[in-house]
Order: sequence, then C-alpha cells, then structure tokens
Amino acid sequence: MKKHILIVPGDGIGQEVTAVGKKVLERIAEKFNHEFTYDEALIGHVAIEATGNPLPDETLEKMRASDAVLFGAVGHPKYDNDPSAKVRPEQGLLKMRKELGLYANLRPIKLFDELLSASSIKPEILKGSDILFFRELTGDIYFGEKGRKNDGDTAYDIAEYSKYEVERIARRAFEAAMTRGKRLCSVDKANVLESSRLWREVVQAIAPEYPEVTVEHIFVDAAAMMLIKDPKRFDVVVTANLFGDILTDEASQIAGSMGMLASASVGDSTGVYEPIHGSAHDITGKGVANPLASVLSAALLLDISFGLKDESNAIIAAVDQLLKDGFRTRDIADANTPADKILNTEAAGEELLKRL
Ligand code: GGG
Repeated sequence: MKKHILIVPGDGIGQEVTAVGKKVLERIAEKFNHEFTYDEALIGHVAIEATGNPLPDETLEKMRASDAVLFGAVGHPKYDNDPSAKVRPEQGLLKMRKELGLYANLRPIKLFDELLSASSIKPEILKGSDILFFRELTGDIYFGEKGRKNDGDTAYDIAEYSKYEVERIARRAFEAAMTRGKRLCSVDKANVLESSRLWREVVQAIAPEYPEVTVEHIFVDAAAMMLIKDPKRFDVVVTANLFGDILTDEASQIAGSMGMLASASVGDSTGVYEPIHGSAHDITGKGVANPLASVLSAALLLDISFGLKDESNAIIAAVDQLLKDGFRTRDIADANTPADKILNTEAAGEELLKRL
C-alpha cells in the first residue's frame, strides 16, 4: 500500500515521542511491504516562533494533502502564565480540528495487564477495564462565542451545540457500541445546562435505531466518580468536548499513565492521530517521556485511516511484549521495577522496534 503521512510533532515532548512513533511506522512499512512517504510541518509554539502563526497555511495544506497525520502535542508555559497573550499555541490545535472537520475524537482506555500495579487504583477494581471514549471535538464551549465585557471585568465562553453536531458523534458512538459490548453511556449535565438537554434529547431520539444497545445517561459529576469507583461498568462513552477532555485525563489513570493513551481525531477529511498528553515542558529535553502513546497512536492510524488491522495489532503486541519483558518508562515504573529496566524515550523506542 502507498500512503503519504504528515508528521506534526508540535511542542515540548511532542518532538521526542513523535520521533519514536515515526520509526515504528517505518518499521511496519518495511516488515509488511508498504510504501509510506513522509513530510513534516509546524504547529503550536514552534510555529508561532517560526511564522507568527500557530497553524500556518502551509501546515494546513500539507495536512489536507496527506493520507493521515501523526501529531505530537501543543503548548508552552510561557502562554499558560500570560492570560493576556493574543496568539496561543492551542489556537493552532482548535483551528486544525475545525478546518479538517475532526468532530470525533476516539480515546480508547485500555489497560495492559502488566500495568495493573502502575495505577493508584486497586488492581481488583481495574482488571478488565476497556472503555472507548467518543469526545465531540469541534463544538461546545471551546468554539462558542467568547469575550470580555464591563471593561474587561467579566468574561464569558458560550457552550453551544446543534442537533446535527450531536447526532453525528452519537451515531459514531452507537456504531462502535454495536461492535463492542453494546453498552453506551452518554455523559452530560442535563439537570443544569440547556446544551446538555439538547444533547440528551438527540441521543434519546437515535437510541431506538439501535435496539441492541443499552443506553444510559449520566451526569458528568457522577461519571467522574464512577470512572474511578467502577471503571468496568463502562463500555462506550460519548460526551461533549469539555467533559471529554477532562474525563479522559482522569481515565488515563485507569491505563496507568497519560503516557499510555492514544487518540484518533476523525471526521470529514484527513485523520489526525496523537497522544492525549500535552507538551509536558517540565520533562521536555530530558529524554524521559513515555513514547508509547505516540506508538499506539500510530497503531490507530494504521487501523482507522488505512484499514491495516494486522499491522496495527503487530504494534499493540510489541507494546504488550515490551511491558511483559519488564521494561518501563519512568511514568509507569513502580518501586519493584529494577533500575536497568527503566528506559528513556529513545531506548524504549529501540526495545520496541526489536519486538516488531
Ligand atoms: N496531544 C494533545 C495536546 O496537545 N493537548 C494539549 C491541549 O491543549 N489540549 C486541549 C484539547 O485537547 O482540547
């Protein structure tokens, strides 16, 4: 198969982990006789530094022209601590999602058995957890009108959803539930928010089309609690942009670390695949970031955008083997991990390639 992949490492540890993700794609191409070509583009803080724009037109054009994008992360503490900054790295991320119509963000929360002890949650609560989140990605408070009034003393961000926006993400979640445990949990805050009441109304209206799927509606506050108390009760979860952002960071603790969670953003055109973690400037340049979320994002890319299931499974099996062989990056190591089994980013990539 011939495919063109755009590598967009972005900021901070995005650079370090995406380098490993790319090596894994190269090894897969070699092993399975595919011809993957690559190009690279800027986004986020590095793009602002180079061009003044967090998503240069050239990057967007390259994204549209590619078959899939392997993405890293965006963000820089300089902007986090400067609320008055007019141009911010995250604007590049949001614009990319809107321009490419990436309305569905799939976040599989799968616990590798070997990492049962890496989580602070009790193993008996965790074992067998396997959740697929659908986070809506191009609506909600992230994209509604925002601004200041009263001479800047008051700020607002409007959370807005149309029926169409809810329907298309809900349908994807129902379809996914049909291929899994046939249980769908829709998370909202319908007791308080009008946008959530519309959300619930739309999900309820679609449900009869999927009679085999058991649907439940849970308020986001209760969902946050249940995720930690009883993660196995969830199969597919569908929720709005902001709730999905927060709940999946929480859910990363089910998988042991943010460094283990991959995501796929799909919709109208090119799919974008990236770790759920951000740029993590506290560890940038130290070579200790966990590259497995980027590697697992590459696996999602092969499966979802190219339909290469065997190749995708080969990557997941290699990650599994790496963990079974006792290797850990710092974030998933525990007191029982021998020092010689704790790997830096590059070494984790090398050990993984050996297992591919
Ligand atoms: N790879 C994920 C990433 O870069 N996250 C940084 C960020 O700003 N995330 C906000 C969001 O996902 O909406």
